[in-house]
Amino acid sequence: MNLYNSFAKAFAENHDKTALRVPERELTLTFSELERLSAQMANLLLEQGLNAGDRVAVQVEKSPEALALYLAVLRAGGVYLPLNTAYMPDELAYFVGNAEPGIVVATQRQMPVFQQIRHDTGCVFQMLTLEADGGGSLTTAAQVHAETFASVERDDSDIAAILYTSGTTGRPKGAMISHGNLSSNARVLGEYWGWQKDDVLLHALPIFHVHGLFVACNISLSQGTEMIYLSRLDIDEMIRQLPASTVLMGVPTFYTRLLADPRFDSELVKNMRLFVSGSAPLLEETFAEFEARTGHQILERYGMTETGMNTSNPLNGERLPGTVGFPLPGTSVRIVDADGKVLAANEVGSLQVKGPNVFAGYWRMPEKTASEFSSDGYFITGDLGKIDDQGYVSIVGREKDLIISGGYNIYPKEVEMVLNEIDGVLESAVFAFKDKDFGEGVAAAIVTDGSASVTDTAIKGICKGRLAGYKLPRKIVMLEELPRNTMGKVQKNILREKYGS
Ligand code: MLC
Ligand code: AMP
Repeated sequence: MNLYNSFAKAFAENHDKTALRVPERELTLTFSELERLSAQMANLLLEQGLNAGDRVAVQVEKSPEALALYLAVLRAGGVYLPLNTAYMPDELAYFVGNAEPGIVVATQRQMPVFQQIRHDTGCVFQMLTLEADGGGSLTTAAQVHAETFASVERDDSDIAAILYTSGTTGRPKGAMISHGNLSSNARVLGEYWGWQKDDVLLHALPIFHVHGLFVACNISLSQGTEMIYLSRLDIDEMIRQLPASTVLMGVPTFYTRLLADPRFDSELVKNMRLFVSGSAPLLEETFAEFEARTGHQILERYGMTETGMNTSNPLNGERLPGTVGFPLPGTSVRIVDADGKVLAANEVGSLQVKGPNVFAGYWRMPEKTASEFSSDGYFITGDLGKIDDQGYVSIVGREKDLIISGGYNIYPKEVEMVLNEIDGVLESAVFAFKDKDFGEGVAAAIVTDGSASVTDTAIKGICKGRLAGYKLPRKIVMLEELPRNTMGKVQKNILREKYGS
């Protein structure tokens, strides 16, 4: 069924309860207000010509209205396509050209960019604006519409969202995520993490990726519980709000930044029930320092855009640092060797998953989809893992060439393509360096033709206009040649060893 209907049930039971508290705007929204706002927006989307299955691309700041828009797209039977606000025009042009949305919602500032994209790609779409303060043509036009809306019927297998994830070829792929993927994952996680009626989730993640939207919001919405909704990670605001919260979800940078603040102590979090970490590896030292400071063990879980959440440490059993816990109920995880043979406990191999959480495939890329599934239907995650005798899964590395910085994924190939186009750059190799704040940072080894104009600053300047800020190389090393093995393949492990700390 339509994912929204599983939220609607909880909304009906919690009508006058606060759904969102937004301290920055001194605003609260009840579940019935959220329902009415999203109904008005859904009516507007239909008026704008949206048909079931049409994509609605959204590049907006985090706001309650942005969440209502997500609900409106679900209700109207559209496909929600959230876009990171950091994406640059070239990146956006690719997503829009590939997804061909019927409607684009963005800030007024971005309108010229989308107008240009409409012109360049020939893609026909309506445009609406939404600002950080909730203003814009979307909310103004929605106001005149009816406050009720009967959700468009959708099956579990119908696509609810497309999220772009880059790939090792450098070209992003749109992961098609179904209503059934999202509703099953939200239900399982709510149960697994012992969600309670009076839980209050402190929400400081962005809502254009899986963690902030499909894990944090979907659980709270389907359980009818309150979110304290911050526009971004602001440690001062978090410290103000923690005493009123019971659950926090974050990437490891959230926890290292909190620990760096002397005000963060056990007294401040005495009302807290659960701290969840994911999207990137949590260092065992962070887990230990957090427990020593607060008495709480961070619960680490593991997921992906394509699969939602796969594994989690237990709520009540032992939370083993350095592991991502057990496969979630209904999800099967296995470790296989290069021939696809399932490996014994503690052996390291390729991690594969199967279950109702696993996506429907990549948008308009059937061959790519087929190549990322095993013959018996397991999704090949590209992560290297092992499972111990007790069933705890650990992620020990990656088969895919990927950097995770502060929970954002950067595929080196995408950055290398931009670097290699710069005049005077002969070749480049992008790799991770260790970063205290973000876990990993983006480094680039560059071979030039010797021109004096190809400086560190010039390269960074060119990349800045073409790549989202978090993808920019922050460390550049100029080399005479790249280290290669006998097959001619660049040895990034050598680059990481020499320049990665
Ligand atoms: C921001 N910057 C980053 C960065 N975030 N650089 C590298 N890595 C990052 N993650 C850069 C900006 O470009 C900018 O550069 C400068 O830092 C300040 O930007 P900011 O926006 O003020 O930064 P800040 O608010 O401190 O953000 C850091 C952060 C944020 C860690 C809070 O990145 C964040 O919210 N990360 C969470 C990402 C997330 O939700 N991941 C889940 C994906 S889903 P300059 O040069 O302009 O100063 C997924 C599946 C799963 O992976 O399992 O969950
Ligand atoms: P994304 O494609 O943005 O959804 O990122 C998914 C990737 O993030 C996974 O394939 C893992 O490599 C990584 N990841 C997510 N959670 C964890 C975790 N708890 N520990 C280690 N890696 C993680």
